[in-house]
Amino acid sequence: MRISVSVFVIIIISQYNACVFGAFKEFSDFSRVSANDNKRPTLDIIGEYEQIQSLSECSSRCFKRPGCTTFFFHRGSRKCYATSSANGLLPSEGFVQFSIQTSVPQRREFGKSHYLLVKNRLAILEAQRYCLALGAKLVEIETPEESTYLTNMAIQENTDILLGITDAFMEGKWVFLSSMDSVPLFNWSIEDPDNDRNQDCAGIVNYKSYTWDDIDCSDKRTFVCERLTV
Ligand SMILES: [Ca+2]
Ligand SMILES: [Ca+2]
Ligand SMILES: [Ca+2]
Repeated sequence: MRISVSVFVIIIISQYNACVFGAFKEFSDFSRVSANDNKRPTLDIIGEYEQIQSLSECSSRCFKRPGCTTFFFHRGSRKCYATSSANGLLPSEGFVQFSIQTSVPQRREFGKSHYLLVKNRLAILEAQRYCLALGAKLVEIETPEESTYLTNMAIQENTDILLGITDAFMEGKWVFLSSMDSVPLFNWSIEDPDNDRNQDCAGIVNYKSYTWDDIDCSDKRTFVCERLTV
């Protein structure tokens, strides 16, 4: 896991510095329309893309196109359609459809950031990709106020929150995923970080009274995307 996290962080930094922030006026989210599995669009196609590596890359194409409300992705052939409707669908094995919600009630504002609690459980790399596709990043806690805010969110929602930090580069030296800057504050549980079997990622966890636990980077957790408002 150590190597893949390191490679990923470098990719993330380069993408992040290209600054996707501000590209979208509202947080958008997307959800699968499983009723339309194995169908592809023939009408209202805004963009048709080849060699798309991931679902988040396909979603990102749609988010960037005005009028795009839904997208269809075929993982095997790496084909992606961005469309303004789900009309005129034809059977086509392997495609899955996702629809975009542009007003997301879970979006919250605190300090200089918007936060979106995503209840899908993903491992850190997928979670960061998901947030980047929304013009955001996996949440990074910089102040005691933000720490309290996120802890309270986890308590209210009775959920874990994966954090955008890692010590995969140097054991015990925790850095933010988007910038590699040192993490200024922690709220570890009394027995953590214990690096149990090389744990290099972290989250606010309900099983330790909403303190932080260092966890395996392949552990799937709910997470929060953060986007600066200024
Ligand atoms: Ca933050
Ligand atoms: Ca560690
Ligand atoms: Ca631990």
